[in-house]
Amino acid sequence: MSHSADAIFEPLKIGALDLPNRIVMAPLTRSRADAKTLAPRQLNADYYAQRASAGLIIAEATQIMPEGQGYAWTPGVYSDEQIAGWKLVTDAVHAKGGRIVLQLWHVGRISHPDLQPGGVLPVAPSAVKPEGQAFTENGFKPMVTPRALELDEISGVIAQYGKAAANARAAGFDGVEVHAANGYLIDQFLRDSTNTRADAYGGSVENRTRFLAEATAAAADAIGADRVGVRLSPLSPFNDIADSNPEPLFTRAVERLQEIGVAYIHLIEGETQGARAPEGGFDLSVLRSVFKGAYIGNNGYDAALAAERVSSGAVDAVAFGRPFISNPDLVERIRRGAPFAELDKATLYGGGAKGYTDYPALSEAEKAA
Ligand code: 8OZ
Repeated sequence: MSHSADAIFEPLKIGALDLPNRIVMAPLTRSRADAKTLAPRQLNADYYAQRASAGLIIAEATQIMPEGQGYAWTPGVYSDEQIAGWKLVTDAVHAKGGRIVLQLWHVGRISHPDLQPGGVLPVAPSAVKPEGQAFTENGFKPMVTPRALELDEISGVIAQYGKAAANARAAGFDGVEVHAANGYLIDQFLRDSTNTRADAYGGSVENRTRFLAEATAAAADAIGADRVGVRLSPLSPFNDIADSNPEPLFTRAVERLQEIGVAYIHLIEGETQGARAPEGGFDLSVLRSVFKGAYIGNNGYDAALAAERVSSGAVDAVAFGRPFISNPDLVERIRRGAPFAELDKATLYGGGAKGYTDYPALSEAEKAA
């Protein structure tokens, strides 16, 4: 092993969590919860337990309330059945010596009436229609113009972040990650292409960062800021979102997270599922400099880039997404310099064990090679 690769195998303290290495499993939507209850089940516990050697598992985006759902068969964390289902997962990961936090999600406008209780319109900061298709139980359907949240509804949604964080701890999670990335509800409040509100939650940077700060504070009040992280994607246009001036916006957002004292920020450093250095971006190191906690980098990393950026101190840890799907033993493969197995894109979303729990770890013969 080269000297620079060693750094990713150094332990790391993130708030209340002690990671044995700096290789994090990124949150990955797989749409395999129980179709009726949207609760995780044994299949999901098996999948996460296979990946327990990660320094930290960030479990998939999970809706905090029924209105927060935007894709078929994604899990929730608001019902007793869902909490019991997640307990299967956290017990299985802990039994294998792992650590696991839950990503708290509200999709806002990235949904469809078919996925909403009573078939109503999805909610958002403003009634601005996204381009794109929603993944429903009956296939892809064009997204619609959402309904703008009334000012007096917002505190109820914020409160659900606190309740969901408490539920996650009751389900045995070591903490939570607030999903403020990828064009979902919190990101819709942050950016001015989707937030045209004229009240305390829209307009100025201070107002547009308010929902993020209040949702994160609700989670921190419920379980302690040292068990809360936040994911942001300042440069990503994913889910048809943009901002006219992202640097001051995201700088203030991270300052507010620092004021709350969250354990980590997790940055998608480029375009979600795309380029690491999109045109018109700004230097994200400015965000790291205003934040005292841990910085997890993500987006198109391979083993070499991870080793380089951890050893130089550019990041504290690296989150791998798709490589963890097809390589349950990703940590072992990086340690050995072994190749990564290819991903089958046809089995990413929905279905059962195929393409989920049937990717093998390196065999003894491969380890000896
Ligand atoms: C891809 C497909 C479905 C959901 C995200 C939760 O972008 C997602 C997601 C990604 O954060």
